[in-house]
Amino acid sequence: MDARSPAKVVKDAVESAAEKVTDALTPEVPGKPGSAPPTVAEPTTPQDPLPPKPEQGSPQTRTPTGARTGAPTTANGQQGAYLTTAQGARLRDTDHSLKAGPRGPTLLQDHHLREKITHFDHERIPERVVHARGAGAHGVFTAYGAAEAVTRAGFLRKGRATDVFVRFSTVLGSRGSADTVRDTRGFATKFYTDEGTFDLVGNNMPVFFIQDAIKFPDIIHAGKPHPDREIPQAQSAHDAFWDFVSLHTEAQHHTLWNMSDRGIPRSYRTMEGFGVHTFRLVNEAGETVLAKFHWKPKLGVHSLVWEEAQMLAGIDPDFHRRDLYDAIEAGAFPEWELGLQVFPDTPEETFAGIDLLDPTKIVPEELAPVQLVGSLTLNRTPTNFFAETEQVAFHVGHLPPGIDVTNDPLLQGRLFSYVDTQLTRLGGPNFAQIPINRPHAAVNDMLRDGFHQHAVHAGVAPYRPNSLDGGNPFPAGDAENAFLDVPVRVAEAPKIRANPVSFDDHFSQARLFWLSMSPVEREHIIRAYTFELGKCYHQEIKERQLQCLANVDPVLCAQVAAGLGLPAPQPTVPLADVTPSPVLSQVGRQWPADGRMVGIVVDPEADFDTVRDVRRAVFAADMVPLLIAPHGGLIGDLPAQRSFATGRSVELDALLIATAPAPAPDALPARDAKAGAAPATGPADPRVLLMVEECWRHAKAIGAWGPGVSVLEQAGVAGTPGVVTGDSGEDVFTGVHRLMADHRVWERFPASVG
Ligand code: HDE
Repeated sequence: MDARSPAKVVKDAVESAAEKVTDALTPEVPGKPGSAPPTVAEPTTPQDPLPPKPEQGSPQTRTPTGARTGAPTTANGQQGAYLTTAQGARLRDTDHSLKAGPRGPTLLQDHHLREKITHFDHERIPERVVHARGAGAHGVFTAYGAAEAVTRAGFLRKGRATDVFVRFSTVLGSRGSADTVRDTRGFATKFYTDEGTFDLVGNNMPVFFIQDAIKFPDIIHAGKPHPDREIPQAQSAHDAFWDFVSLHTEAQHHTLWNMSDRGIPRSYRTMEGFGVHTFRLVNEAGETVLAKFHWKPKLGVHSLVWEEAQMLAGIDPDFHRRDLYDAIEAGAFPEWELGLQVFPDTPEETFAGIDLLDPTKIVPEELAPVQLVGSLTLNRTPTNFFAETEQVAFHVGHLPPGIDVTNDPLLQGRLFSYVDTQLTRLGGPNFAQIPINRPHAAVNDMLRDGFHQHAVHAGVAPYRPNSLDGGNPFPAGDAENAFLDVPVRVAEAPKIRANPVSFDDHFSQARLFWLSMSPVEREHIIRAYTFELGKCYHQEIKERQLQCLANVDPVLCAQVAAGLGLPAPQPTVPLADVTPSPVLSQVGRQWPADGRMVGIVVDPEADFDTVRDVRRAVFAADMVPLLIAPHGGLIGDLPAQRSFATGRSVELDALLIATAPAPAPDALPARDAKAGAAPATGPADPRVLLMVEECWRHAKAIGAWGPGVSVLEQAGVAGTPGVVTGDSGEDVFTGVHRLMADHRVWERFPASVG
């Protein structure tokens, strides 16, 4: 008889299974929580806090006034082995409140109870009014030197490496909303330059809904859930949004981008970024140019398809943040290049007839090429979401010498809004002293006191001029690299509430975007409008938006009208004669597939030598293999990351079938909640068939070898485009990998619009 206690038997059994799994886990699939595996029994021997996971980083340890402290970044985290109060007194018990006897009332004197509960009561801060849902990462920006001629900004000098923190976000949804909704994405970058922090607070679309900041509350109120029922969450498919944008027609260009595949990115890693506004750059000689900022992803621009996006919102609402963190953990560091479109700084502030102060307009890259000036690599995930991602505070007015603003009326209003919002969100004016926001440049600002003051300012004279503190701080000049407000001439003009006439063109660039799309992308746009407007209750709003579409393009309008069962109106303005910008299309080029997810369906009958080789080949291609098996735990001697019950096609970029798994015992229709799964009567498990069908429908590459080929035959997809079969697992994977360079098997989407 086993002399061990029942608990010990369970513990030993679990630990030996865990050891086996660990042995089989090289390389490891990312995503494990914690930096060390937990023990089965609760640890009782006091030990210091575990280090962060290897891929995690945190803000450099700087003082509130920007000095390097030299302390390790863990100095900002919890210290010591023992539980303490917030004042550091060690505690004996945190499980029971102090009571007058075991059955007695709780005593008011229990300062530990009150401290613990009070702090908990105040753990939440207001979420951002827009861009509430986001994910961030640390990284480094390295300059090529190509911008030296046009800006004196030191971080753009050749070879200069600058720490950065990037936060990606959706716009409309609350903090807990899904990542994959149709929306614009924020792409905000904090460069900790040694000349002061530079925030490039951009989006994944180059234009905006409105031309003047005073309309921002209007567009956001229209897009947010209706104020009475507070629905729908995180989406624009509702009457209020379309009511506003169809009346406020300058929104039509941005709306078209949202309805395009750009509104549902595959990943933050596959998004472009845009500063949107035109900025003014100034070089050493004091010469100026106008410029637009661009981020170009190394992996290309790729999107989900709408059904995938909708399914993911339920199956994995954290899809984009998980993808970002997992890619960094797996070493597939997300990369972008920073680019500039540069224009002469003329008094008209136009280029090729395009008003550079109008944020609803792009300058096509064919007219003004994007010049690459540096590269961004995200290589560390945050150690603590709240401290870093939630508390990071961006501001378009955080500018280093060499970068200045223009009179774009949208940008001008933003210069007010970003500090103002942090006062409420972060509880006072000292948010720049929160570790993630601390500059990496010396700060001597004469700003004093306020809630949560972390600096211990010396001296008695926080004013200028002074003699009591020896005159410190002193104003800097050109020689000391002071920020230059470029003395732009302001034309004599009446004080009015009006826009320049050039801002009145609301449709020509929407048409340019539409005409730049490939047929399959146009199909997607038509379906997106039809879906969104189809969700509106009011016919009047649909008709009004159709009128806007008629002014963009008759085919677009007619197709959406047909889907809505409404007549297509005639345009009310002449259709603009524009030259398409092919670079706006996502289709037709090839890109690396780094960091993509490849599902491998296995069962105990699979040839595990081949599965092991294919798994290794997927890792070697900088992608992540997920074994999908009839049950969890070990399959052969490999760990299954998903079972047929937990896996779903939308997590995957490609699917490999190594075997023909018979229906697993839990594949009974009654227990199988997945809508659409075929009854478990055929030779293969219905959930595997569903996975194949969905991958096929979403135009993903599919491969199978050996008995796996019969699953494709059963699903009716064998021999169709983008389906690779063969005898060798590795060869099949090579074929699938090649297909993934196109992102999707586009032939599977027949397009009826030219
Ligand atoms: Fe923002 N925006 N915005 N915005 N914005 C905010 O600042 C605002 C605009 C953008 O990850 C807020 O800290 C106004 C354009 C991003 O923390 C707020 C106007 C672009 C983020 C604010 C705009 C952006 C914000 C909310 C019209 C693309 C998230 C919380 C003039 C170029 C930053 C906060 C992060 C956040 C105001 C328009 C990008 C309220 C008034 C155009 C990426 O201050």
